[in-house]
Amino acid sequence: MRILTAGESHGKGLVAIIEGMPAGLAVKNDFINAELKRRQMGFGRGARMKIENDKAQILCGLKAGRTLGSPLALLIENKDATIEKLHKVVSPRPGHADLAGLLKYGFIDIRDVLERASARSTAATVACGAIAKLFLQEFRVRITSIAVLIGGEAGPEAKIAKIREAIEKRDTVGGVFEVRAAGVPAGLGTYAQPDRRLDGRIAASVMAIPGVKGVEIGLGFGYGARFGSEVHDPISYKKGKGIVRPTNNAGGIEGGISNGEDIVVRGCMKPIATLLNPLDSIDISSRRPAKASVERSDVCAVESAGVVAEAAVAQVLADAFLEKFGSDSMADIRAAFTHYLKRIK
Ligand code: EPS
Repeated sequence: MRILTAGESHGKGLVAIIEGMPAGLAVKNDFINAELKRRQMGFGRGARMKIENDKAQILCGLKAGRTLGSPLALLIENKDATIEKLHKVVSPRPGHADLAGLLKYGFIDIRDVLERASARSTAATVACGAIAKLFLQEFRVRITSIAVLIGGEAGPEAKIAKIREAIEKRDTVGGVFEVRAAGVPAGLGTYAQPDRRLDGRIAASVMAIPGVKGVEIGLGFGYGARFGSEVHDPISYKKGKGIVRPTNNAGGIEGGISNGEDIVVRGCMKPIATLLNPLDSIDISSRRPAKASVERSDVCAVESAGVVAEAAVAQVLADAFLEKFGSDSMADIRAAFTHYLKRIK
């Protein structure tokens, strides 16, 4: 499966092409739109979320609500499509793509960078992920997420208080989200080649979400502080239940292959780079000191990043699933899946 997206934050809209979805999958638009809505929610989101009411239109690849096996194309229109009228941006925000993008592409207006670098692009990721989720749901794979830490706080009230504190201080706050994929069969991905390892593919997809600076699977960095006997998940067999593991420190992946346990991935999102009390920067044309530019933005988007990460993980799992069980027709994939489950029972 291959996915390409395009679209600027304040352009006409976001588009995506998904190539490689099998024929015969029922695609429910309501589900895609509900996922888009989830991405827009969460305490600490900015004013743009009140303007947009993201909805995906599927333009190609469907007939009577089912995939044809041909590429799917989708469009999410922007309500705020003011790109041609927006002001020039001259002072790069530390932590944003502004400076590096400007140097790379030779622009004189930072807007030419931020329009595509904007996390608005994640709406397209979520729409594509929703289609991947619909595919995975056919095989009882369910993917969820939670914001586990906000600004270092774990309790529900403390997390909200941290975001409130950031709002009051005209600051931003990041955190850690966790994605869990339940019902993933053992055997997706392989150790046979580095770029085919499931953990590497999942980590890359989560790290590629705007703002993410760290990714761990299962116990992750916690492995570095313990003995082997304390961390590896013992294996036993129970009649009727099959292979049983009392713990899941591996986060559902061993040797780059799913092992049948839940896949657990955590991502750390840095605080959003746009600060209402801006940091020191420079005016890019005069090179003189100037405060960083202030654009409309979020105070905290960790919960939304979790929804985006669900979509990213869904895309990787669907791709690995299609590799293992075939990729042309849902009926063939179902038959291969049933046969495989019988073999590994
Ligand atoms: C976002 C859309 C953007 C930002 C935000 C997330 O829209 P606008 O710039 O019009 O307010 O609100 O993007 C960023 C924080 C960023 O740094 O890119 C969205 O749709 O999620």
